[in-house]
Amino acid sequence: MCKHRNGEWLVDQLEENQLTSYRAWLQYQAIKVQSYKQATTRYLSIVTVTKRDEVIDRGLDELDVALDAMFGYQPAVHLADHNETGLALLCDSSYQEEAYTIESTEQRISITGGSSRAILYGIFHLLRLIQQQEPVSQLSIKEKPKNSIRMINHWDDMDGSVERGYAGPSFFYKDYQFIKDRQRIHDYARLLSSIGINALTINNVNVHQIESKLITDMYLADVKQTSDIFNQYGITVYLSINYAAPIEIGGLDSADPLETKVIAFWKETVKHVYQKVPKLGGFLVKADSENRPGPFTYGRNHAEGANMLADAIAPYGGKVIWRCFVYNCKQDWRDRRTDRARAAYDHFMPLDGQFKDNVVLQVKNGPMDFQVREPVSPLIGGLQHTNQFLEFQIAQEYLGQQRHLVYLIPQWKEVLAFDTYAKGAGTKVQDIVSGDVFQNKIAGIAAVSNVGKDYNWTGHTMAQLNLYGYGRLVWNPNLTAEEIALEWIKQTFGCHPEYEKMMEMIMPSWETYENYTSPLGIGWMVNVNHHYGPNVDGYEYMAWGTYHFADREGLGVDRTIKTGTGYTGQYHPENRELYESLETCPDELVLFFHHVPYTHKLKSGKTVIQHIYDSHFKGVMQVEAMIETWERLQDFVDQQRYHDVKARLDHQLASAKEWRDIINTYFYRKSGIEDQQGRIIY
Ligand code: GCV
Repeated sequence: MCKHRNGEWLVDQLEENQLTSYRAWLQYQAIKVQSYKQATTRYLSIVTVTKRDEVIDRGLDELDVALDAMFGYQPAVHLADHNETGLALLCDSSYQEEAYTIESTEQRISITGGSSRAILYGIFHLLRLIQQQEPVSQLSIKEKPKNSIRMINHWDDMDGSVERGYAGPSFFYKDYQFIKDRQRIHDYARLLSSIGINALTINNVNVHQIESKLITDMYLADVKQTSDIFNQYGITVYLSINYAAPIEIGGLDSADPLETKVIAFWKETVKHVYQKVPKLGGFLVKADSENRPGPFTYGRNHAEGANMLADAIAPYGGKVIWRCFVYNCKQDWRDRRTDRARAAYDHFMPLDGQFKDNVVLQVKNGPMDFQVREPVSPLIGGLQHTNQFLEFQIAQEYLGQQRHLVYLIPQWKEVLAFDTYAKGAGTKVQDIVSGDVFQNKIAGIAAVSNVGKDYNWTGHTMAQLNLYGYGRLVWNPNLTAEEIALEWIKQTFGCHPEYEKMMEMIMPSWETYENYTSPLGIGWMVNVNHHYGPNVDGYEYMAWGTYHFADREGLGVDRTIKTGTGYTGQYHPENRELYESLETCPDELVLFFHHVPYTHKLKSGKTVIQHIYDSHFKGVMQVEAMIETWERLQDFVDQQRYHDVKARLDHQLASAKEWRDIINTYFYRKSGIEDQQGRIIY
């Protein structure tokens, strides 16, 4: 039995001013508008609940804390089947498991859900409305998630570091142990549950030596304890595993998926894991990718590799999530026929239909690697007989590393709305990954986490919005980017109209970042390894398959069927033709698909080189405008968050200038073509 109220933020290491940041969007600021207070609290003095369990109890905790903070009281809770007044929490088995409704009558608000988790979501929904001071007297809300699995992947290592982490160390691990104080985990689970996340991997997909032992007795008790915490908030925990575990921890000389002893190792191991952690969701696997082991070593394909694990885990209802980020990372830069963009499709399309029912392939949104602009991976819409997840990256690895304000939802919305033509016009990505188009047994979206031990979770206060927005978007991809940002602003900062000025900074921020970084879909141009800051040729002569091919005439990668790598051929005919032809290829992706001269005229009417100059000058001005907007908010935002954001914006401006000057100068020197506006280029 929990003694403390779970809804309370108990982190005692934080100072009061940091706690505001830590509370993120669950601020529950006191509501002083009397009319709203009266109209709302009349429903909320008594809570009737038809059953109690640990998940419902977390919802009751939340109501306690939220109502206390917003209105100054805690509601009375009754266990009863029926009540005509107050707030009623009802379970209805005719509802889908995660579906809920919220209905108001004159006397009562009822939250009815298909499970305890659905009721918890309903409670968070109601509190979200109240935080935004929305009227609650005429609610008639029906909700069910579009995606049945809404997952976050942590890239935390047990030494306490986070791969591509930009918000401090891990809050799961330190010095190869689980961190004993679990309060932070509770608080995190609350945040995730409030936005509908229901699945989580807690360790990096690059599973090193120590982390390979997470499936052994060395750590299973800690995994169980962690899983128990998340389960209370309706979240299922998964582990990333090392494909070579039979060798690393089993003492075998092989990890060949077809070898009897390897099969036996996994069967035994999985049995033991489920004895210790019965509610584990399953395994996430990065195999044959970036030097990680996999079935290729033994001449086996990925279906053989994944299915062997799937058989071992099936008796326990477990899933195997298998990543498609498989490419040759030891490419010769001189070889222009090998195209990294082709790799995922080339590896996995031939296997479509060969994976077991409890395997799901996880596909990054683009064919390269979370760049500021990429086309949608042709595997989405290609695979028709295989369970699949889409993978996004909330961590801003290539998008300013949470030092730059970049709102990611507009980018993800474009991905989700993309028409693959897989089953004719209108076969959108969002309907494929939800499982609707191909009736997949397992479906959903996963994303790489952007949180760490920093007092505000995400380093940049504004990066909280990307985590919030991810959850909201994968629950309902039809929400607009504006709606999501606005509800986040109101909950995170308050309902004063002045805060809405932040929309001017947030909404164009993806375009802004694109403007001052790599142009027209070419991507990269970053420093090697850490991936921060401009370095046009950083990866140009390396083995990673990420090239721009700039010379004195032009730049871009020819991925056409006719003269290039043939990548365009991986799309259905409508998109194939769209991208294949320079005439129809959208400007923003022109350098992804074509190698063109600097003088090539875009549909915008500008030449490529003039576009590069103009967008880079514009990007810097847009950051200056962001700073002006933020400075106007100084009197409205608490000092901690004001200064955090201000310092980062100042840095962003300096970084944007660096990008502008390096990119412009590089291409000016390569092309020798003057800027039509005669601005300073070095
Ligand atoms: C976890 C990119 C990142 C790597 C990451 C990899 C992946 O290459 O830079 O840090 O590894 O993607 O998604 O597996």
